[in-house]
Amino acid sequence: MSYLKQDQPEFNYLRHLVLLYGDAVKPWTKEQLKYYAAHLDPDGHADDWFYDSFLFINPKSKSGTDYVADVNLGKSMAGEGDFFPVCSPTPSDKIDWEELLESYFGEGGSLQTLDETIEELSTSIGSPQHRRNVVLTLPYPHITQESFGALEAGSPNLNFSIKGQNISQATDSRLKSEVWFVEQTVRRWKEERYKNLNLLGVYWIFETVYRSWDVDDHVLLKELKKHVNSKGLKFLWIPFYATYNFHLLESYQDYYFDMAFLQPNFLFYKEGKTIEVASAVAKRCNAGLEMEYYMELDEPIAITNERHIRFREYLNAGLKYGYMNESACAHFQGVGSLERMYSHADPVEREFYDDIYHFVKGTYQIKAYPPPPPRCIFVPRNRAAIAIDLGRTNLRMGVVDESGKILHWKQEEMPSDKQVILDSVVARVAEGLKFCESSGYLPAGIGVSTGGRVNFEKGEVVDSTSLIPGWQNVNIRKVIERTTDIPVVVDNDGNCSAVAEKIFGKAKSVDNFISIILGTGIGGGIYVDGTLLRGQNNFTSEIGHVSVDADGPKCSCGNRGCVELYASGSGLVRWAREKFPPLSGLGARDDLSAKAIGEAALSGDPVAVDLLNKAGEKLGIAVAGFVNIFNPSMIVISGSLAGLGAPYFEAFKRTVRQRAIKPTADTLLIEFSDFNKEAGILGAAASAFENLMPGTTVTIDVNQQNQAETDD
Ligand code: BMX
Ligand code: ZN
Repeated sequence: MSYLKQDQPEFNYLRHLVLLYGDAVKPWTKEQLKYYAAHLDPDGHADDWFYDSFLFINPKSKSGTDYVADVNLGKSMAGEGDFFPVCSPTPSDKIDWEELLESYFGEGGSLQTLDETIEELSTSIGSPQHRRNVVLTLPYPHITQESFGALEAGSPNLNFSIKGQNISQATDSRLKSEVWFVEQTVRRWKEERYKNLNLLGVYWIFETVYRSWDVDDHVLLKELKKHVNSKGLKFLWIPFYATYNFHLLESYQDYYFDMAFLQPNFLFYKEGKTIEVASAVAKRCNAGLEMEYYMELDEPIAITNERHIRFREYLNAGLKYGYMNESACAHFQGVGSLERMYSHADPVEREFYDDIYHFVKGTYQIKAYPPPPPRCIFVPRNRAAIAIDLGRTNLRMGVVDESGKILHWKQEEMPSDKQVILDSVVARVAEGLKFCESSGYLPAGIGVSTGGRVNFEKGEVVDSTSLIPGWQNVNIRKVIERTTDIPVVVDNDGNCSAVAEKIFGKAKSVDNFISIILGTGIGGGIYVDGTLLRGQNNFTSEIGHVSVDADGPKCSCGNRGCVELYASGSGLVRWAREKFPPLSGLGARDDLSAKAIGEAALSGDPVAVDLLNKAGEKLGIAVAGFVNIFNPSMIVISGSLAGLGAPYFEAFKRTVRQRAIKPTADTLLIEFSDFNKEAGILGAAASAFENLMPGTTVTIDVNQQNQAETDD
């Protein structure tokens, strides 16, 4: 049990045989052959001999007819399916075979060029110890060739097919053509007298031995081998990796070939092949092994780690399983690979050239494998939510990433007609999707934040105060879902604000808190024990509609004296006009707004200060009730009124602390949200992340460039 040994006098000391695929149209040049014949130092000077044996393979004639047969490997690509020669529809004929002989032996042909290359190299590195071996490919006699031509004048035109004859006659014709080619080879070889070359033998290009109803290569080869040997030549074969070929290898020298090199095929196929098995089979069958360098012929080895690892394994396994120094090896290297490695700008590729050289010389040392590639390369696209915020004043759209960063932002005035709002929502969603597409984000959900009582299950606004006329029974989700497959969630703006605080904001690590959104109205959301309070119908946390004055004016919700009538943006203006005009000119202003009241207070207007004190107090009264009920550890205030300043908020905080039950109030934190104008967008986005993409881990970027400005 041993490999086909290297350095056998019988095979003229063949050690490593390189396969040189050529082209009848562009013959090999000395410039190209020198990379294989000699090792070149980094300056391009030959410093040692390289391959000792050369196998020339020309697949096609100048006119494009085929000398070689492909193998159909079946769908398994592991030789387990049917495999058979894929006979060419354009088979070569005798004229083409003469052309092939000419490409070997003619002026400027492969042999002359190689001989001269060796000659020239000898002047700098001395003559090689043995003549360089050459092996020439026999063209395959395709069974599609019905009119090969006559071998001699007057002899019959050969037919390789079974048309009009039986299979023995077809095989006999094919054999005759091969014998003729071998004889021509020997004749021409003798004529040329190459100084540095030894014609070791001929090569059977088909990678298995096949027999069927119309082809019998077994009989052909058994006869052909005798003939090849009678001319003093060896018959070579390089079968592909398949159990059927393993079986043939067991007795290849008795019947078919003198030298065989098993292909591991480890570089080409991801599964089923190992160099360990291939080398064990080769060893058991007295065969050599084929080295295989390239997967795609024109791509560098290190282009992927996997290919690099596999290539390295051929080299390392040469030491592990002994074939580097014990076995004759054939080297498949694609077309021009060594030249490309040598000249490659990447030093990693250049190193392969030296590795192969050392391998051929038997001096290669095991090298580390590059790090293994990940088993599955998964490059997640960053996810984003498309957020729609429907406020009384503005309709906003934002594209928000998982850290709460607003990537894209659009604001328009809130239309007053229900249909126009819905059309705008659809248009903004489309814009958001387009943004995601162009920026590479994965749009994972659409969140809509709106005032009003929202049927969370259905995505429908059931009822609302005076956001817009008719803002009831509006199924926003359905409207959006007609235009996209991305999931949609719709929730009350107060609830959304609480979710935003929980996943992006101040309440990230707080389980019990109340989020209060102070805008045109007053909304809120409440977390109890880490869960957003939704109640029976998701109509919870309508903080603005808690009455703080039994005899107060009627609210649009139907109640009287709701805190929103005093302490919200609209409430401040309303109350200023109702109660405060006699004291100042404030209430008379047409353009009166919460912002104007706040500014007046800041500039010391006592009426404005008084109004804000009283408003803050009213809100405090309402919120103290909530604090008593829910025992939150934090209140977070957001919305356009969050910038109103001390007169409002000092009164608010004081009232909450005074009126809430003491131990509860003592542990309560009152905080302002980090979000201003963007609170609604972040709320809608947070709701999408929380409800449509659970499990998202979110880290907030505190330096986010979200816009900060106070208005509704
Ligand atoms: C109103 C009510 C709440 C809402 C709050 C804040 C409607 C349309 N709105 O009290 O649902 O949470 O206003 O809304 O019924 P904003 O638009 O003033 O921020
Ligand atoms: Zn109300």
